[in-house]
Amino acid sequence: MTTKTAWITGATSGFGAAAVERFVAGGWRVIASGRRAERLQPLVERHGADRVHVAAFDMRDEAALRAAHAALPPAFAGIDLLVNNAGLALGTAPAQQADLSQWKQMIDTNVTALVTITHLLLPQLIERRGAIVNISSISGSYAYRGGNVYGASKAFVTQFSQNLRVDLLGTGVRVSSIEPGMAETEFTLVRTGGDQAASDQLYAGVHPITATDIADTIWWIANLPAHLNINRVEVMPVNQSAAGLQVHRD
Ligand code: NDP
Ligand code: 8X3
Repeated sequence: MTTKTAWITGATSGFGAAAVERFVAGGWRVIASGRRAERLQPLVERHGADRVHVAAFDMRDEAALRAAHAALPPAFAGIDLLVNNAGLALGTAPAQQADLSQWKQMIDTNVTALVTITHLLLPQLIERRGAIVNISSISGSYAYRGGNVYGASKAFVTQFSQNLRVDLLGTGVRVSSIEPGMAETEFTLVRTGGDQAASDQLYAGVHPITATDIADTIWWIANLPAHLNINRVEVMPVNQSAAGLQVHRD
């Protein structure tokens, strides 16, 4: 069987790091990217340079993305799967108290960088009849207080996935949107600026989704027969459900 290659963004932590392990264990080659080089390099030491190629750069830096792409070793240059996972939420404040620079960072990362790498890799994904798995979120479907730009950025990811499906019909390229609910990764640490107590409190007693759960979901989607496309998957912990509407009374 030919060895396939996946580019997994946001591979230094959480879903992305777990996905790297899942795909390498399954015999794929993996390009693992993220900003924290010190977390990427051990992947090469652990799995070998023939299995994992790492690229440390900020996804918001288009020139750095293009340079990383141009520098791929020949064995990693044919990409069969793009896992658009790098992303973040910043802040939990309501819109009227939110920090505009945090909003812009979320849009630059979750939306602009995601479409940039997708646009860059589309020609070869079409050539190889490959696949794109976008990591969206339930926050793109269900509004909650403080979700403002984060949720809106994920609504974009979900809809972009469906719109890509339409444009790519006939190319054989598969596109999926995975929409997880509460998952314990570094997500809440990042969102709260490093507040471990807030993160622990959020997940306490919930039995949240694990990074491995989502890595397994990506793996399942990527390895389905070539005639099947999973359009959207919404995943929640059993102990989470969508909230009801609320009213304010004067
Ligand atoms: P983590 O914080 O554990 O991982 C986020 C990853 O994104 C890190 O590897 C980080 O790498 C990378 N990343 C963030 N910004 C950049 C950037 N500018 N350039 C390159 N890489 C970047 O969180 P999760 O694993 O939970 O998050 C992964 C995805 O899943 C995100 O898109 C998130 O929105 C989504 N998601 C998370 C849920 C949750 O509850 N945890 C639920 C639903 C969706 P580095 O910092 O090294 O650059
Ligand atoms: C993360 C899920 O519900 O914390 O995307 O926004 S949620």
